[in-house]
Amino acid sequence: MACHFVEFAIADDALRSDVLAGLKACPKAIPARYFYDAEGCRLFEAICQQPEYGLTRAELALMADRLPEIAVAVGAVDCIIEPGAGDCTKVRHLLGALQPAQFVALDIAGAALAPAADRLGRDYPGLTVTALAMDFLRCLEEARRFLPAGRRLLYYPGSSIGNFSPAESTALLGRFRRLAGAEGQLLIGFDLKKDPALLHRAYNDAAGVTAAFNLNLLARLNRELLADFKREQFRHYAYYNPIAGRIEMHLVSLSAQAVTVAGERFEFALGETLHTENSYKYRADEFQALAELAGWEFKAGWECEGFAVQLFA
Ligand code: AVI
Repeated sequence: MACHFVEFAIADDALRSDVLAGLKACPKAIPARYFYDAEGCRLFEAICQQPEYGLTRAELALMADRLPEIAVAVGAVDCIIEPGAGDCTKVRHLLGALQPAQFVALDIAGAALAPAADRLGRDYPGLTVTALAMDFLRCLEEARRFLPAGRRLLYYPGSSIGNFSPAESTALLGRFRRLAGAEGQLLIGFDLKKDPALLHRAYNDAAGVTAAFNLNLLARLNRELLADFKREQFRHYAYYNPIAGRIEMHLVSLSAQAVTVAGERFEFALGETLHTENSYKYRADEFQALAELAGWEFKAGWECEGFAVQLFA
């Protein structure tokens, strides 16, 4: 087995500068990627187990049931690249079916990525694994020098694309297009538009796990930016906005209050919101059009229980 691990410098002041800029904006907002400290990752795993949140189960079922068809549509590939690979579990079925010589995993959380890449290298003898600990949103292009020439498949599962606005998604898909190269393909998962009541329940689970995930952001800011948010003074508020085609998650202030973050003071009015996440939902044709705007050509698509996977070249 061959497994290489490369750690890129990750700007330590990104959290501070993004959060301060977000708190100065109107309405106040914090990028959703800051949910994922260790506790946020644990809570996200727990969300995926909630009966109301069918997204992950639907994607797993789709990838299991349609894998033979997907493998035929993709054809031979030399290298699979997964931005945001996390614990590298989702790619396993594809590695088995497509048998590429190389897998390149990108993730900001190097501490979790390194052992996961190592396990993969042990479980798939003959596969060369390259794990790049990097903030791919900031420096995706730096991954290029680790990619072998030949047929590359960019794999972006989990509906992570839904957490970007359509304009940001087009820009990111364009960067994926350039990274994949002339013979490259993209296999991407996204959540489909569906009954708003189902979407509402998925982000307001009865056990309160999504609420805890949202509020955990405040605990992270208290710890890492010496902030003094009072968790009980904010309410998790998530709803489907059918005009924008997205779930919006907010933390709504339950009182007029002042909060100090990294030495700066911010006032919250009673009922004022801190917007923490968007999760866009698409119809299959809408997503296809978005990827085409980014330079991809649609090849095939599959759907299962409100979730879709599309293949582009
Ligand atoms: C990671 N992402 C696709 C999830 C979503 O559904 O947008 C994050 C999430 N937020 C609340 N629940 C799950």
